[in-house]
Amino acid sequence: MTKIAVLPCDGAGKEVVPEAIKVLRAAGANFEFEEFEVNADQYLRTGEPIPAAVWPQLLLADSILFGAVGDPRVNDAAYLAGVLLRLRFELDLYVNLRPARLYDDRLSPLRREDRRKIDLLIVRENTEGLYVGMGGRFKRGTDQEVAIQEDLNTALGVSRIVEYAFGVAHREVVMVDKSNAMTYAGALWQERWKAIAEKHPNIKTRHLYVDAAAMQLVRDPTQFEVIVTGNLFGDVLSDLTAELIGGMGIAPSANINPESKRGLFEPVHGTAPDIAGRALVNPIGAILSASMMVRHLGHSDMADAIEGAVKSAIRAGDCTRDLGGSLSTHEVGDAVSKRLRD
Ligand code: GGG
Repeated sequence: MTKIAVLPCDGAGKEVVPEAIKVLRAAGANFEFEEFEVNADQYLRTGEPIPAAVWPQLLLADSILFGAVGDPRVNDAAYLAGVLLRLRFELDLYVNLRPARLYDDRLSPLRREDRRKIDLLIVRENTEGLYVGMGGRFKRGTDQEVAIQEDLNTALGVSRIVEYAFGVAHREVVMVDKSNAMTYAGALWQERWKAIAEKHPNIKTRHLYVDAAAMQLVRDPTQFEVIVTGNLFGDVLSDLTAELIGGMGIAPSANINPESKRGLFEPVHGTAPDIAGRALVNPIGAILSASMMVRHLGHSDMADAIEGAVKSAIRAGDCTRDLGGSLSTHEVGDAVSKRLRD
């Protein structure tokens, strides 16, 4: 039986992951779910972001269903790095997929009707860039302090993410970088992108600097199908694209390795400490992440059914306050599940 390791982690994650599992069950997923205690309480107690006994269990799972990690009581970056970044790096989940699909026109902050049919995919490099934690602080705490954060880009890392983007695109891949200012890394991205584009003559391609990409995403997001970019730019642009389709509560993501088939699926949002624990958080991002998980596991019909149920619930106004509804977190899970059962 397919084994799913469940890591709700902290805050909003604890509320949205049970709703995602509820919806998976309603969709007929016959999976074995096993939840592990990876959270701030555990970290503050033991100092271990992921307990040593839990790590091998995560390696045995077919997929990981993840909530959100972070806690106002924990102010060292080692916790986030020791949970989410460790999973992405050590499982080599080098593809981070962040789709942005508009389920109902009313959710877009953009005014013109013709700008509202948004359906794009950000393919973010997930294991390199500025997130690898290389660098350091010299003369710390003094007026002469120097802080260095290295931006790591490898030929393998850039090539495989650009190849992946061309593999999933039907029409066009837009490569986004900042090669006019970040010249060394930018040159590598430019060279690899041009070489890989030549192997895919049926897919159009163009390049945008990240500042121009941010502007174009707001001006007309419907022009984009697939955007491929590095770790930092993908993180930033995908918050922007989430806002174009209804906000952080609705945005899903997949962290995958296409070769090993490993995957970790999580809403783009964080722990939302300002609203967590009051049944206000939107579970749609987590539910759509679960739908990406079942698609990755080969159950496309189930994924389509979940996405259809989400769209129907949103259009009927069966949603949380951030989307203009009045339902609680679990009532949204119920509304989506009911549509799958009916
Ligand atoms: N599901 C995304 C996630 O967990 N991101 C980590 C993060 O941004 N944590 C900071 C926070 O939740 O405040």
